[in-house]
Amino acid sequence: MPKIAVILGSDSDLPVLEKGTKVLDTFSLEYELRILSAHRTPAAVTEYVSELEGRGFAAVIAGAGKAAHLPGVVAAHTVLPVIGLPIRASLDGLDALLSIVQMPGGIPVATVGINASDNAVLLAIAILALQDEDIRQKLHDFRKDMTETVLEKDRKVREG
Ligand code: RP5
Repeated sequence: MPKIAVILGSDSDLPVLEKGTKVLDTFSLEYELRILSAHRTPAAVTEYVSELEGRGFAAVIAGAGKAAHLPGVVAAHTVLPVIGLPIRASLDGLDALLSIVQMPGGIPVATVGINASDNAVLLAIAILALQDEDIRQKLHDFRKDMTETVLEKDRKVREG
């Protein structure tokens, strides 16, 4: 059963998930994906998010663009960690970034970079790793692979 829920404000946000899905595949994990909007389907957001804790989810990624209220509204309805993913839909994504990152005190949203679904997923995986030794080992392996990839690129440029 997936332990990570992903909620996007619109199906027009779906392409942004591609990098995150690749990361998730590397870890052989899945997420439960919903398209729900803080503005257009407020009652459905409340209902879905209120049930996540009881259903055993560990983290929620909420992605939205423009006046991006969704992650804050999600965080208002659960004590699970909420990762906010600002999506570039207008104003280069700065509108969404500022809407998501500037949460008033008491209801935190852990915000990643604009369109950074890979980092959103990695943060959710790090939360899962707190309770799961296998996932934690895979995170170490992921970091090691990344380091080796960069060092290999460094070797290539130095060799010319
Ligand atoms: C936000 O408005 C969505 O998350 C999306 O990024 C943006 C535009 O949505 P659509 O008008 O394309 O459905 O709520």
